[in-house]
Amino acid sequence: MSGPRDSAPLVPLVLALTALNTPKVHAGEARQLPQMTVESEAVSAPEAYPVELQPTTITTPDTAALLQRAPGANVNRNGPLTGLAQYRGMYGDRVNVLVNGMNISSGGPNGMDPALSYVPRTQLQSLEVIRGIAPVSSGVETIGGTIIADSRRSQFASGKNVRPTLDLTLGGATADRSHVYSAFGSAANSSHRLHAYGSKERGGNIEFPDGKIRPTRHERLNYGAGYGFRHEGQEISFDLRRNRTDDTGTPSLPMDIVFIDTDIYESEYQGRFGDYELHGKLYYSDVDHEMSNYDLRQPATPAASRLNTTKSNSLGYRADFGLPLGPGTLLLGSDGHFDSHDATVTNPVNPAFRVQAFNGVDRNAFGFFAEWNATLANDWDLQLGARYNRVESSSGTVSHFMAGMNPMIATLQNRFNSAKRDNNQNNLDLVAKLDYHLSSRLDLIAEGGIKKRAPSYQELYLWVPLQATNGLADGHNYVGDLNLDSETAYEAGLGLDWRGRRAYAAPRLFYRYVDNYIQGTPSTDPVVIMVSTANGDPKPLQFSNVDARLYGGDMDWGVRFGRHWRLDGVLSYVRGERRDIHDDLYRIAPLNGNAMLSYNRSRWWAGIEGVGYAKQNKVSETNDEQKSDGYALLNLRAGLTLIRELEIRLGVENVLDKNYQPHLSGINRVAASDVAVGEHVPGPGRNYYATLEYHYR
Ligand SMILES: [Cu+2]
Repeated sequence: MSGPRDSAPLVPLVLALTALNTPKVHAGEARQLPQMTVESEAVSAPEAYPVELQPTTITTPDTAALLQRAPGANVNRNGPLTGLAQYRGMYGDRVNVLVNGMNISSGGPNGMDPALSYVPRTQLQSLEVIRGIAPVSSGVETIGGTIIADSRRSQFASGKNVRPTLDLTLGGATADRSHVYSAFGSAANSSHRLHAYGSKERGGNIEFPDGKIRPTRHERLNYGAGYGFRHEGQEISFDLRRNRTDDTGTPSLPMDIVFIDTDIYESEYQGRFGDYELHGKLYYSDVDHEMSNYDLRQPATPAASRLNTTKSNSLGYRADFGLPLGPGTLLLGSDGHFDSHDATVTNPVNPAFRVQAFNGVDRNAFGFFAEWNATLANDWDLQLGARYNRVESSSGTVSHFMAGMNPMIATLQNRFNSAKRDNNQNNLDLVAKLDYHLSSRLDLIAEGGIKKRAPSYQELYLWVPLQATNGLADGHNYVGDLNLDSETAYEAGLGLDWRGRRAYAAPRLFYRYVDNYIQGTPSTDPVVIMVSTANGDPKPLQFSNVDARLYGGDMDWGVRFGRHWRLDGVLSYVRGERRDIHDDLYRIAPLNGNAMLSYNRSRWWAGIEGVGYAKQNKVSETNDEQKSDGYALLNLRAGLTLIRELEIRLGVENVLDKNYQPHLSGINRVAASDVAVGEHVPGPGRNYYATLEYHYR
């Protein structure tokens, strides 16, 4: 399992070095208990918690599912490939998810392809959740934290001779009758490295004890190649990745994925000159996407058929410069991403039907930051960071085919088209983190910060009542507000890191006080209400600035006994409330935890895992959110190295075939399913899986 805390990659290092030369934790390594020694360059900074990959299975295609294994993190699931990251009660655009150091803009307005969906589980090298307040250097907008996923890449070898590697993976699972196969090959010497990879995944509708959840099939092809060149402390690399997702269900959303075609291009430079370090990154992503309500499900009537054709692209950059300053290192940098979005709804049985949900939308977010990480005497580590962000949003004019006939729609359209649609935000983030070494085995961590997030394009520019909400999936139609302000979170956290000889525990407490939190509130606009009522929802919500607070605690812990036994676990709790009215926040993870007892030998390991979720009765009245029951699950997992190159992994998930409904899984919208419309989408029933891995080194 990953050896997180011993190598505890310091956040600034993780970010500055990125995938190029950060030593990556290998999935096959046995997790070591944390040690208190920090690496040479270490200025203690908030740690990135690496999710242990060894006990997980590549037959769960969605990388975001792994977040449930990190303290404070979770996933809002709308489909088998559609998992939106949640951290400490914030999700969607609030959480900064970096894939190979990039912000990848989702291709459609309902977040069907969250960033983590672009690194299939078979290609994942590491997944890390930064605990607590994200450093300002970790991304442009980080109000809800930072999650870092890196895909597998070639590594430089030593010497002039070219060393090839090959990994082949094959897997299958029963709950969705899925299979996956993937390949990763590389060739490298000390100055060149080259790699190519591809994976193909396919699965049917997921079975649960009462039948099948429709539609939850998935199909994805993901492939790419990369090259890196290193010379005298400098390195440059290029990568490109293609993703082809075909018919894939999202039963909590009004439509399913017809296809998602995405190309991602990246280039990166890293140079070290004495004590100075220079790093730059430039990347571009382009998404073509279609979703419909008639390919994988039946619309109520043929006239209700809808196809949403969307396009999105994004250009991103990052440049940073690290230099020694006093007893620490100063990191200066600038980063940004320039995104554009279009979405047009049509109806295949009515050629006249055409609604521009989003047209010519641009959102340009860029910023400048300074972060100082220092060791003050032996007992104190300090991080101070400041960032200025500018977020400029704009939209073109829109049109609706009914505007000529329906005066209500004409009113909405003309109002939007004649309004000033630019929304510019100037935001300042501040972060201070202190790590006090109470003893060689115990650290006290205190942190405080102010973080801002500018409104998303859906929150600003959704002009006609629709369910285009970046995956909120509460069943309500929404409209935006052109005059939204940025959210401001004031956050404080306190924690301990204890690393005993045979045990460890790292509890954290946090409190987030949010002004101008953006949340749907019942629309009072009679035109919006009338148009929305005709479109199925008499209670449309409008994105508004309200006041909120989120607080809670989370921890990871573990014990080792004997030479081979270990028990490791994670516990998370968060509470989200409105401050302006008496209500709770929507889709917040209930109290949850998991623990795994494992027996580890050199050639094989086996584990028994328990997962528990409490009921969630703190739900949002505003969003008409349903309460949910608690549940507990039992999983069995094992791995065996047959010969040196060949590894097999087996497991049974949900051994007791429990019928359970994760609170974060959303509400079923599909009639022709064994799940009733309006019920929480259940989790998979008993699932057997097996994978075979071949490694040539
Ligand atoms: Cu979509």
